[in-house]
Amino acid sequence: MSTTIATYSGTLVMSPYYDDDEAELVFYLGYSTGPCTIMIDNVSLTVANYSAFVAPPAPEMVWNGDFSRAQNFWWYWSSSPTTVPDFSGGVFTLVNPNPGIKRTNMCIKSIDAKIVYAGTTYTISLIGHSSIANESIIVALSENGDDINDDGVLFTNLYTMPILLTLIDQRYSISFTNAYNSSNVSLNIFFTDTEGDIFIDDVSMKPE
Ligand SMILES: [Ca+2]
Ligand SMILES: [Ca+2]
Repeated sequence: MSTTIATYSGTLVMSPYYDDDEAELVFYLGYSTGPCTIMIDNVSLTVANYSAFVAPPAPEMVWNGDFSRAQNFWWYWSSSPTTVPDFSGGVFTLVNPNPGIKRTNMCIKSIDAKIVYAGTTYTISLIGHSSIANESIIVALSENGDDINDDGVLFTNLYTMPILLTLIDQRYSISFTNAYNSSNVSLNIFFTDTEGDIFIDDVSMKPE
C-alpha cells in the first residue's frame, strides 16, 4: 500500500472443482509494520467472464501469457499510484506518465496455481522491448506465501532471469532444474527502477 489513495485490483481464479457457499473475503494485515494507519474502502467482488477460464494447451503453464484475454490471470502490484499497467490489445504495456522519473516497486504476477516438481527442468521465456535501451527487469519463479526453501522468507525468488531490454522485441529465456516440490509458486516480472515504456508479450513456462 502507498501513502496516497490507490486502487488495487486482481482476478481470483477459482477452480471449477471448488464449490463453497461459505467462502469469505479476508484481508490479512499482519505483514504491516507500525505505527501506521491502514485505510481501505470501496471493496468490490464481481464475477468475471467465465469464458475466460480456459487453460492453455499443455505443456504451457502460464495462463493468458499472450495477454489475449486482457488482465485475466494476471495480478499487479505497484507502490507508484501513477503507474497504471495496461493489459489491453494483446500486449502488456507499462507507460510512464512521468518520463525521467523511475518507477518504485512494480511487478506483475501470473496468478494461476503452478505445480512444480523437484528434478524437473523448466524453461521460462517472454518477448519484450522498451522505449529506452538497457531497461533492467527481472523475471522470477517465486514462492507465493509458503517458505519452500526454508530461508524464513515467504516470498523468496527461487529462480531469476535478469533482462536488459532493448529497443526491439527479443525473446529471453532461462532454463533451470527445479529443486522443490510445490503447488504454490508464482511467476513474477519486476519493473522496479525502470523508467521507459515497456512492452511484454508471450510469457511462457514449460517443463522439459
Ligand atoms: Ca500477445
Ligand atoms: Ca523462502
